[in-house]
Amino acid sequence: MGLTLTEKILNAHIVDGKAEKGSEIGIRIDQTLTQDATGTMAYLEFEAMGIPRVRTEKSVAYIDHNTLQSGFENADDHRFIGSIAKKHGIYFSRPGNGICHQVHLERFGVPGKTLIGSDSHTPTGGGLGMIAIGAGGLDVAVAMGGGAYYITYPKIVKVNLSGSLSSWCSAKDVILEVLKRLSVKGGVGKVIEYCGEGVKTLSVPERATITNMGAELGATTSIFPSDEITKEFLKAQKREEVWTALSADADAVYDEVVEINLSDIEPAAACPHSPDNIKSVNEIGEMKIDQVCIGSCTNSSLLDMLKVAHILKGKTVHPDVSLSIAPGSKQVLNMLAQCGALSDLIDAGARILESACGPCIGMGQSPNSKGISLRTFNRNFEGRSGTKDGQIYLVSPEVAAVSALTGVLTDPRTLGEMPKFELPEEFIINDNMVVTPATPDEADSVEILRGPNIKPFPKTSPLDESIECKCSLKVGDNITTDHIMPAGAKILPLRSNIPAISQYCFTVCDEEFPKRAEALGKSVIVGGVNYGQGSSREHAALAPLHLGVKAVLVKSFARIHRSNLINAGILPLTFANEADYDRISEGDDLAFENLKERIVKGEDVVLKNKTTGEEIICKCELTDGTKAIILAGGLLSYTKENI
Ligand code: MIC
Ligand code: SF4
Repeated sequence: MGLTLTEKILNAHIVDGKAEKGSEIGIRIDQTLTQDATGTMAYLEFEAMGIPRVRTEKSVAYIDHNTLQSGFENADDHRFIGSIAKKHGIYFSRPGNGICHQVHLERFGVPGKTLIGSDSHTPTGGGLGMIAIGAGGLDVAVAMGGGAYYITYPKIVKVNLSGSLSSWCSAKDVILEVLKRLSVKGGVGKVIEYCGEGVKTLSVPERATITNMGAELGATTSIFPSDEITKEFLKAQKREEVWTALSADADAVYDEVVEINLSDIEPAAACPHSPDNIKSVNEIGEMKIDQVCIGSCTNSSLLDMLKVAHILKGKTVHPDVSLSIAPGSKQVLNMLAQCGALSDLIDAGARILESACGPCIGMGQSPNSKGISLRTFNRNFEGRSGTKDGQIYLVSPEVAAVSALTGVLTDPRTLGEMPKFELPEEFIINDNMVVTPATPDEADSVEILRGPNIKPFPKTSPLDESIECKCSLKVGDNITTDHIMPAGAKILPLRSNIPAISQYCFTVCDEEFPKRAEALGKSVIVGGVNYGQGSSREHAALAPLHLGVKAVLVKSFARIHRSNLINAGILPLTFANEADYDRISEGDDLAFENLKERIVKGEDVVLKNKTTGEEIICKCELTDGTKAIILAGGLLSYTKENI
């Protein structure tokens, strides 16, 4: 029986466990990436492990999220990450060099390799034929130290692409179609593998748009084959030597098959407030808009930017619309400047932003009250833009640019022929914003530069024998990490300071939560399905840890957040019977008796609701590895004990 591409790469990297669907495997990690908003914690954790030099083939630290620098905090973090990278053998991509996923695709990704990154959109690398997975900072720290990364051997979904995209239809519309069919929780425990004749019609940046936003499916990752088109892309990047041909065997067996005819794809939008709330642009109609933002790790490649420049050339942005554009990397921005397309964007009235995440994570450009904003980004969770009642629609660069001119949501197909242009055969290669690490001999003399905002990792303790505490918060379904630990210009600068950032934990849902949880000393949070969807930020586990949260009891978890809870030593519990969700209220007194004994024996956990007198059965499905981490009080304590 033949193998899928995912199986081929995973099986070649297994260092622990067996290649059996649903069982836990440890894989060797070839490359890691971090970004600054999760990076400081990841490097503090790496430092705490006491390993002098990274043991990966390539590790890169990017500065792209916190580039607003509205105080000393971010600049201090940048210096800290730069110095620690230099000392420990990590390449350092300086602020201004671009968004981690875009730069990694251009300059570092290698087909067939494994990559984990402390950012949920790391699967962008799947566009190059990598197994690229988003993870918590602590997992990335362990991988940098040469440790395996543990995942459940995934189910593999084949998305069979046929046909080719019609004029004005985009790779973004393809992933929106996949989200429409599978939903934000449809990918949990799965890898989405793209195959079929249609693959040959998509360039690497288009493939990367699709794998990038596969994160919104909750999938472990997404992947495309590595073919002649991949080779061309790498050749343009002067990295042809890293190319290898990779694809699934013709008789590979998949767990599920989804058929998509690219010729049927239409311009679409993800409507507020979820990336799977998909409608066609026609269905929504000519809605008046206030803002358009083009960029982010989903749609900021040279291809995307050139499309936009050709649409805007010689025209003016509608008087009622603010248009901002952030090219994804220095390479993209520089090439736009060199070919004159940047001038077309400026001339049309676009507000050019630096090559960074920017508005995607609420770092500026928040829309006006109730403002309707079209964005080429990947997430439209409520409040993420920085405007609580902002209405964010996720669209393709084509829809965004055309609508910026008309002032209303516009189906670009009404504009006749799409402007034609060719991508250059060679890209501008200048890695002068990537700092090479010190040699092992020089490393001792590199000083680590720490600012006053950088506080140590919160204290964890081994699992208690029994826990008695209150339910400090009860929330509903699809809670995102943007609810648990909001980002944005005000809060993001506190990423290196857990005590300070904790004061914003869950404030989107309940302003009083941090104070209440702290006053209780210890507590449990109760939630619904797909709890913790979205980002990889381990702050969504570290802040509750700091506030004394001992366990989170929900109907189901999103993958990365569940791992982050385990890594922080917080018990992830699910209801054996989902209807029991209704049998706990906020403020109830709860007791987990003989908790440790039950966890050790792998038994269900019994929760006594002392307020109602009822008993609730909770599942805690831990593997041997994750059980050991929970018992030790988190991955850092576990790793220290076991190194
Ligand atoms: C996001 O898009 O939500 C982020 C900001 O990139 C996060 C990481 C973070 O919170 O620092 C992610 O996707 O993991
Ligand atoms: Fe940055 Fe947005 Fe991409 Fe997250 S989703 S990495 S904030 S551009």
